Amino acid sequence: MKIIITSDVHGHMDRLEKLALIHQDADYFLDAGDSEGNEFMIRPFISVEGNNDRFNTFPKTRVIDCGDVKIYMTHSHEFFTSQRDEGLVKKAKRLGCQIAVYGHSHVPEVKQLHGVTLICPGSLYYNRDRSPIGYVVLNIEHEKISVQHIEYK
Ligand SMILES: [Mn+2]
Repeated sequence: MKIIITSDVHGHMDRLEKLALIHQDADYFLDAGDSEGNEFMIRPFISVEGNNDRFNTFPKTRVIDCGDVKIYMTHSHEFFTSQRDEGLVKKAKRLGCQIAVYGHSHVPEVKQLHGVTLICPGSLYYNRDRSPIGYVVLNIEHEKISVQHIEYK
């Protein structure tokens, strides 16, 4: 299963469109919030509500069922930054998820914490650590997962 993950697009819908074209073989297109669009503008991506999503068409969290693996998605602005990772792990476990996808930080990251894989694709607008903007390609084969950060060009 191939899953494309973006976050913090902040109005650059053309970039989502381009990713959907490049990765037509993907099974899911997930956006972790702050697209500043609505569900129609970002299709085929599905999103969660970020702190800048005024249109309010998105749920605060989603659980994506990928068979052997479940993904918990949230923008994560509801967590204090210092407690974010622990909070994501706790919520992911409560929801039976092995992966937590989040945004808001504008810093690409992937890490393991207490058996949960935390994934932030960074922003498709700008990254606060000055790394190039990009997205994640997540591959899931049964319980094996691989995460690639890819620069958007
Ligand atoms: Mn945000």
